[in-house]
Amino acid sequence: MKYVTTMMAMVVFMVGAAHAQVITNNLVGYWQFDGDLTDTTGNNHMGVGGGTLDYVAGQIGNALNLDSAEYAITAANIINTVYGANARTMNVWFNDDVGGTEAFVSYGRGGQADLFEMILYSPGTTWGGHFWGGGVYETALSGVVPAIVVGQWHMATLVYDGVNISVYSDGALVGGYGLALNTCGLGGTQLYAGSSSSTANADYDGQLDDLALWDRVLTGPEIQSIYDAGVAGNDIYSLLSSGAPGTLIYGK
Ligand SMILES: [Ca+2]
Ligand SMILES: [Ca+2]
Ligand SMILES: [Ca+2]
Repeated sequence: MKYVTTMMAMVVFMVGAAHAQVITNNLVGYWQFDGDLTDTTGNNHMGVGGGTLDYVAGQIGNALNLDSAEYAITAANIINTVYGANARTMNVWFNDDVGGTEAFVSYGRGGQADLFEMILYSPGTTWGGHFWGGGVYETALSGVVPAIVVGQWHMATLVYDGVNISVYSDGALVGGYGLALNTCGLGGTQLYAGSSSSTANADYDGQLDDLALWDRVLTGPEIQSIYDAGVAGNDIYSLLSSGAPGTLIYGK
């Protein structure tokens, strides 16, 4: 009986493992800001877009320290798997210096459903996804995030599955709703860190850390794992051997 139980447990484990995602699967860009703008996946090179960038102690190693005139931008358009209505997950840690209406990560253009950005809403105590164009595209996500604190580190996550936006704040799902995105595929598709790709007067001042973009949906447990690792000062790669959801389970 013990043998049978053990075998059944192994089968359950193996079936579960076969369907599990490794946290780095479909990771298309990961900027850790540990003193430079390197994308540690090897893709999507980023450079200085404005000002003179500097680095300070962050949530995970160092962080990018920005004033309103400073931002970083990818040298080339980000890959085309995160265009249109394709699935994606954007995740970043931020620590806002002074509250205001400020886009902190952004790509796309200023057409309805064409923009994909994270924006702080004045006076900086909440943030939301911002997709331009009024109505649901502009405002509906601004009220779902519980109050955040200016001057403290928070983790922001937007997940799009092709039909619905899900919003996570500090690792927890806080809201979401249906949205027909059509993020542009030509022009304006460079990724901005610390500014908007299209929204005027929405430059971010504060710190950014550990910006990551996947062309897949991350699960709630995966996002919670990223948050828990980050709270301990550990990056996404640390999850590859931790046993947490998204862990590299065997062999790959
Ligand atoms: Ca860092
Ligand atoms: Ca800025
Ligand atoms: Ca600010």
